[in-house]
Amino acid sequence: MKTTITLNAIALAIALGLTSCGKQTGTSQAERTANAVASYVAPGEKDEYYLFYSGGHSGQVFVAGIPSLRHISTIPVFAPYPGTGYGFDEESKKMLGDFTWGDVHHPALSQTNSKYDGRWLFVNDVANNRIARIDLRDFKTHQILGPIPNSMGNHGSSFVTENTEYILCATRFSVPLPKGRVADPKDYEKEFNGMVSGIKVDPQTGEMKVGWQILTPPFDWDLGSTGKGPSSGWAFWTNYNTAMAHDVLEVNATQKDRDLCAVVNWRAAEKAVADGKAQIMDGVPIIDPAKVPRVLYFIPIGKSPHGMDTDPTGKWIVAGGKLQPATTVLNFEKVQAAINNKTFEGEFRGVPILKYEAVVEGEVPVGLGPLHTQFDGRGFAYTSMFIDSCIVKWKMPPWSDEEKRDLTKAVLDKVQTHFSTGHLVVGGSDTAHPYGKWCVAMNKLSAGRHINVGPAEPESSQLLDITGNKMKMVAEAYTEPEPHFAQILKVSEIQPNEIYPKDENKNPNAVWDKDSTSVIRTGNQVVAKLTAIRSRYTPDRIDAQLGDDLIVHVTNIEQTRDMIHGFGLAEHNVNFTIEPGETKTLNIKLTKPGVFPFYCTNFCSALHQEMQGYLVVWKPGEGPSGASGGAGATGGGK
Ligand code: K7E
Ligand code: CUA
Repeated sequence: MKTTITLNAIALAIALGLTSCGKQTGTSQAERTANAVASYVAPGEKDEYYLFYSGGHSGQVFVAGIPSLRHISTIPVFAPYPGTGYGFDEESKKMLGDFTWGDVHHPALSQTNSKYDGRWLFVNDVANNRIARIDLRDFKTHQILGPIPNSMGNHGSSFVTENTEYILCATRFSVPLPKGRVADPKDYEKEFNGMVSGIKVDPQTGEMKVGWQILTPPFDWDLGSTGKGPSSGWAFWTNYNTAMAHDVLEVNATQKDRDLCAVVNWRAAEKAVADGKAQIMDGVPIIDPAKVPRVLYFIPIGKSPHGMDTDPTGKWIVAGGKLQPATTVLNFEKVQAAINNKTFEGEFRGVPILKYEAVVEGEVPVGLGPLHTQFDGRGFAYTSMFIDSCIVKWKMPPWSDEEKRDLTKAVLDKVQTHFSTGHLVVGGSDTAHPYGKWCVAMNKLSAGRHINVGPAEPESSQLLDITGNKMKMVAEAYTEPEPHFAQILKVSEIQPNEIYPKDENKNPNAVWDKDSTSVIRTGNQVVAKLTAIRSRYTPDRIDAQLGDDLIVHVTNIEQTRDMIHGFGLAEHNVNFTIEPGETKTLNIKLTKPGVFPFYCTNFCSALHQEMQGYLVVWKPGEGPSGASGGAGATGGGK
């Protein structure tokens, strides 16, 4: 099959400007008006869908509405965020640990029976090998798991199985394992390894823990997806370094016409561990696929592939060729048959390689730089083209004989994007029930389509209406760095809390009335329990001695939506908000004498400005007796 092209040809094509889709979005007045109406959400009206998009190296998740594309909220995950005080109060500080950033790539909504169940959103951190769980009842990060042992570069992640049994992850980087072992990168092939991890999710609480891992050759695993229907219990990843290069990957990892993608039977992996077939490394049961058959298989896929997406039926698996101008469609029923009939074309380190011709349904010539594919549930696929800078719509199998002879006939439409689209998302594409209405293209370059904001240019997102035969681009918006993947959820499918109900606040340090508030000094520790309500803290004075540990628990006793108070402490690098019914805790060492105001940082009422108090840090030998022993001075609350 003569579909591969060389890197040089791509570079040449770009240089010659040959790669554009050639189709511009409409600019006639009638079209502009129609597009404006399609994406317009009038004042007082609401969007129909949530768009949860990853914030890349900002470490955050952004929430926008569809079709307006308006940014509505930021969910801090792997980086401190003064806007809510995430990373400043004790609980979130503990979750972040020693890290102050993460590289968020792929959000995944929890599923039940291959349908979004609206409970959790999981996201991965490539850099520090972590996974976080956001609870959709309050849109807050509730758990960060990791760094995951034996795992480096948690990029091929987070892929949720059809009932959220697991989040499956594969490593982008390989290193000597267990982590901490040192070997020369020159001995890469012998000493380095990659890993596929099964992160077990508690079905009731969503609590994650590392379940098991599968040791792999030192390939650089890339994107993947989980199976459903006929491919239930399976998962798939591409890889871009079958060559196992350890330097100058740009050249050394792109020599082969085909790379080996991974086909993983995660149910078999789970069973192998239960049957005692794993060895423990760094506390995790590890499966060696050379010794435990039927857990891992390889399939050759061209070339330096990137995305690998399972369609809503679970029968078709689509790989984006990146350096091959085609998407490869695998037929999972043929994959099963090849496994059962041992239709192998060889093996690599004891892992069978399925015969390509036996499992492929076809290569669809979509254009240059295909990365990711999404599905609308009506038999059509949408592929993002990084080099061609467009979205291509094409027809999924089954194909007619005529289409099979010439698969260019399966390519139905192209819309130019601006520019260099990475991921794209169609709502519900990774479930059995896509919404199939909107597609959002997440573009890596915006190249001055916006007002000039200096050299740090934003990323752009473009909204496509995919309900007709031809796609229609109707709106665009700009985002912080840097959306990779996103998830779309119908607004009507969840009902987040508007406040934290008082009777659900189980924080032992919560106080709800003036009489329960206190400032108590024991030894060198001062513990203050404060209430916050429009427009005062009770108490509004805290006395302590220099060198004391100060712990302040603030409870916002409001039960009214949107009545958020803040707690900022001057010259102590402290600020957080407390939402209605919430208790947050500050814990610092007092290293400076003086009088430091604390004040409400979140505008709450006409007397917001008056919502303030004082922390008095006395020098040794000074201060009221209350400050140096026994109960501390208090105030306010009258
Ligand atoms: Cu394509 Cu990290 Cu999903 Cu970015 S990866 S585009
Ligand atoms: Cu309370 Cu501003």
